[in-house]
Amino acid sequence: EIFPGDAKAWKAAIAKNAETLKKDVETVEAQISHHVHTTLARAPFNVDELTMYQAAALSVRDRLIARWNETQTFHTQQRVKRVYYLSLEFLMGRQFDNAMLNLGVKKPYNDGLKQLGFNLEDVSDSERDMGLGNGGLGRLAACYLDSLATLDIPAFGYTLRYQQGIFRQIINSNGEQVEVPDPWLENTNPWEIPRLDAAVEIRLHGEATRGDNAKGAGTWTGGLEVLAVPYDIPVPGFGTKTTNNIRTWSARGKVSFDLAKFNAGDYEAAVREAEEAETITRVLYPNEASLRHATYILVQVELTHDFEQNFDKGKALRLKQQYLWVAASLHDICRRFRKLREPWTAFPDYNAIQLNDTHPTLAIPELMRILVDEEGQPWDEAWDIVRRTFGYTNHTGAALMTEALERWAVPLIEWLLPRHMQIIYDINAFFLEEVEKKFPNDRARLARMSLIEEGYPKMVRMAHLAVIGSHRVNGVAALHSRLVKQDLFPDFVEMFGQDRFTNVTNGITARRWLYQCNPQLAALITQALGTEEWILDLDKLKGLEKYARDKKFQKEWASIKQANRDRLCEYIESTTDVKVNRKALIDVQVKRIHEYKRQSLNILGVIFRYLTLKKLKPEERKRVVPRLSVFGGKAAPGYYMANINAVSKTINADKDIREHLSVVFLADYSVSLAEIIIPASDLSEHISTAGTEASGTSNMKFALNSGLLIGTLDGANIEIAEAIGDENVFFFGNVTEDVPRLRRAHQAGEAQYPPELMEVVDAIRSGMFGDGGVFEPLLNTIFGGKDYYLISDDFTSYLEAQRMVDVAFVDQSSWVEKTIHTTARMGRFASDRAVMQYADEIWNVEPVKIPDSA
Ligand code: B1H
Repeated sequence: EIFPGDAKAWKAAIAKNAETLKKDVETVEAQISHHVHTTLARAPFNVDELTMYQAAALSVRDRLIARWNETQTFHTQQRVKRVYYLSLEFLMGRQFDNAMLNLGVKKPYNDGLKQLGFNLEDVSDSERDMGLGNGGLGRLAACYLDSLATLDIPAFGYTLRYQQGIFRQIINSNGEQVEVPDPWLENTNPWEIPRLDAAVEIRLHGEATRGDNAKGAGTWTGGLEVLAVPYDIPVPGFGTKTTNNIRTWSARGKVSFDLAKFNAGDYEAAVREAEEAETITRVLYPNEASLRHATYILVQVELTHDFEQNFDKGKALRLKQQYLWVAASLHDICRRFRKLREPWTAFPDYNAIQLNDTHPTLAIPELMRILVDEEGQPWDEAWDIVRRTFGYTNHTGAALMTEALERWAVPLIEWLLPRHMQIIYDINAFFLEEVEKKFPNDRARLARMSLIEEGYPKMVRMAHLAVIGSHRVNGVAALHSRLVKQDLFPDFVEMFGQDRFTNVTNGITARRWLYQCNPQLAALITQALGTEEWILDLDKLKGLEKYARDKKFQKEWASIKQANRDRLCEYIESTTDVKVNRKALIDVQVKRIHEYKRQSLNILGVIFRYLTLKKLKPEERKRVVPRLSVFGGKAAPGYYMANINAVSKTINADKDIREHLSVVFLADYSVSLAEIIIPASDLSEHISTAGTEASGTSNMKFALNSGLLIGTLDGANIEIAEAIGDENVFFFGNVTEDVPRLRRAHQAGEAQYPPELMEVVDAIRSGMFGDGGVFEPLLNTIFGGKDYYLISDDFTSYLEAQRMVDVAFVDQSSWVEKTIHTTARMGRFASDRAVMQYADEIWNVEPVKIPDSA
């Protein structure tokens, strides 16, 4: 180790400072008051919960940074291979509680805050969610980082530091969604560390040359340079010193250096250019559709730079996001690699880069550009390095829908990234040569497999680029991975062989999704198993099986569910005007609102239940299981879903029914709201049309928290049922193989509509739920001659499955037994298992334990 100055003095100072990291209550209090006094410059009489949160969070951050430094230093010294997880989304939620638990300091913080006059839970509630993601894909990335750190695997997450994360959802008086900006950085973010010194210059636009031939070094000059500034967020493992990193990039203009413009007096233009650069990381895109229409309200940007072609501004901005992120991240990775002084052919021995969907696929031509143009590597060697470095995870559901894959217009790429477009063309030319060699005279095949889709304009197929530039392609559940091979990339399977394509079923971290969000259940499990080992080895939950029929254990288990139900009911009553029956079966559907996820099937089922209850006499109603239907989720901006709220308005206002059925839509579903909802659920709905949900991950969270599932044979539902026993899952509906035939029947006008569905439609049309107009778009998707998502085909069996739920719930002892079996058998859905599978089968990386002395 080299210290500037006196090594002895340094070591003494470091040792002294280590005392501030001790875990006793007095040290914790001292550290909190230190941050209140100095960092936040507050006097104790002037301290509120937000200030206490910030001070406590900063003191936890100090502990994280100490470990982060040790980890990074050790990894560098040991020249370890690292995993780089490139994801445009990390849906982290809140950090404070999670960090305390992973560090094992929650108790002293609880006690210390109490002595200082504050309640830990109230203080924690001041934290804003880090909403840098849309849904499952982003939350998966967050779970994987928790597991990577916990398993001591050296890893970085790379993403963008959006100033606005996923929008905040408000429901207006018409029951419609209103999107409001999410100013999550407003109170500053105590979890991030700015690294202003490590900014990277990123070129956009400009001129490119190819050099002497396609395989030679090219050049890229001119255009516009913007800065990518890193902000680091430490990610602690549970019960280990390893603290990994998420590096988030923030775009900045280079205005202060732009002397030419400044001297010419064009101050305004220079400032505008800088603002334009900063726009790149202003907002997280909330969905695909907002790319297509560029109407997203927060994106108000004039693209001034050489902007002659009439591109869609929203799309151009998204491409800029992808490139800035990928280029800055690769620059970082290559800088780290150069310090090793190894030949470039050794690059894959030190770096495994995982592409979370196709969003970072530009990393492939960017690494080619660095290797060939900047490092003088021969093309073929560079291509070999690239392929050995990358892995690609596909998350596309919607069976048979290659249209769902990401494509970028060739003129747009040429305009923004001229050298990359050349490189993509060259990769394509050499690739098609290979295809031609293996399958001579098959022009249709060449057209299907090409990176370029012919048309006006030509489009680059990012998924094809991701497949040919990676050594492994994986889907996210067994069924999905089969469909990826069969429907999405069959030509590539023929070309490269089966082994290039594999499955890694998604997983969730039990630290957040049981230990943190359901502390009472976690404590009961620990007590029953006599150890906390299950937190690190989820298969240990199997040990609960032997208590499944134990009456005393069942009672404790059930009383925890009731406490969690009560907590959710209190939340509902404090945020809506709905009064709920605390004994009701809580039936939940929370996830992004999408046609394929079929919230509509659920709400039509709720209406059917209402109509059925209305027909019963009051004493007959008392024999029916009371229900509370909970919905939550954000829709694409502009997509209306007022019908759920219209139904809930009528049902909740019906005095005769209120005790037996109520319906609530909880606004602004988020990670922290999920932490309240999931532990309270008796039943949750995972009811996508078969073959459309790639995996789903909330299904795993609900089951782990002792909730039963109602679902279709789709995504990970199938494997969950295999693990927990299909007697414990309420399955219904058509299977993937039947979907094309049923869709054809609808198109041919030969489909049958079940009478139960017609009864529901009649009720809607009678005005029972207010103006039937809000239902017309929904009814049109079902009766307009398509019913693409097969609502009518699955409706009867869905109702039947719901009847089975009622029957099962009446026998409480057997219901509770099912829920114990469910939790006990969820071990294989740990993200630890998934990450170990990636480590062994795709990344070829090993755990590295940080020694105590480090
Ligand atoms: C999933 C996405 C996604 N699949 C494009 N695809 C996006 C695609 O902003 N975009 O452009 C954002 C997200 N997200 C989800 O991934 C699947 O639908 C789930 O079934 C799956 O569980 C999850 C994690 O694998």
